[in-house]
Amino acid sequence: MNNIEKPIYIIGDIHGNLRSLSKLIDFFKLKKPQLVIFLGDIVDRGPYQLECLITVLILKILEPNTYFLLKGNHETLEMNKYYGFYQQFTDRFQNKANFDEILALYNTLPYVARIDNQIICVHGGIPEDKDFLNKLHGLKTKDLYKSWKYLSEQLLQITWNDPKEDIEGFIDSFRGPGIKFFGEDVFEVFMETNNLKYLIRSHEMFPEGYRWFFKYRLLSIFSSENYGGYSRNPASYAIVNENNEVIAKLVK
Ligand SMILES: [Mn+2]
Repeated sequence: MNNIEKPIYIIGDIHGNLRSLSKLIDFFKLKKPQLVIFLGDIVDRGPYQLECLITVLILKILEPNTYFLLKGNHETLEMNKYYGFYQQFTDRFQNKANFDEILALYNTLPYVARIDNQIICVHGGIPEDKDFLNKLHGLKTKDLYKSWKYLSEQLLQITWNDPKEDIEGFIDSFRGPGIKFFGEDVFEVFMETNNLKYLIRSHEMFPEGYRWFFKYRLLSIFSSENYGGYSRNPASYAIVNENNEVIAKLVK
């Protein structure tokens, strides 16, 4: 995406939190943004998962050139079966076949948004292959799945990896097989290789609402307040301003 009118708003994980999503929508009604990017993980875990997904889809239908939804690690059947959305959906509709429409939707969601060739937005983090963005460029998600195993390893990492200060390279994550933590050194190489200034991601809740990594070049946001019903975290979002600077904000 190039030459988009600023500011651009980036929204992190929602996880069925309709209260947080409603606050953001009220805010958008006032601001009338030209571009809003959701970083995925709309469903699973919270009480209003289907409502949140439908709300985001309605925004997309009403203003298709303004609202975009990226693929998170929870926009998958495996996660939905484990963390609640599949059960919530099939209990309500009494028809498992209808879930195929949800899966068809997931297969349309992009993995990466690139703003003015300076900023990238993903759900999780950078993959091990520093040239992977160029390989993905111009491909549709549905066509990616026809491709080879190597590709799925890198895609898994885009939706699952986490940044970590004070490590070198990529190390195995406790989150599961094939998933990595990445340090500042490999992050810098990735950013230089792809000529990028900032990376904006979500996927992790921080009690303070958001967290900067790697000398203020990676911003981690999370847009589900009071996560899980017991955490006291505020929701956060990111703004990209007219100078392509990234600003972190808490939802009031
Ligand atoms: Mn996630």
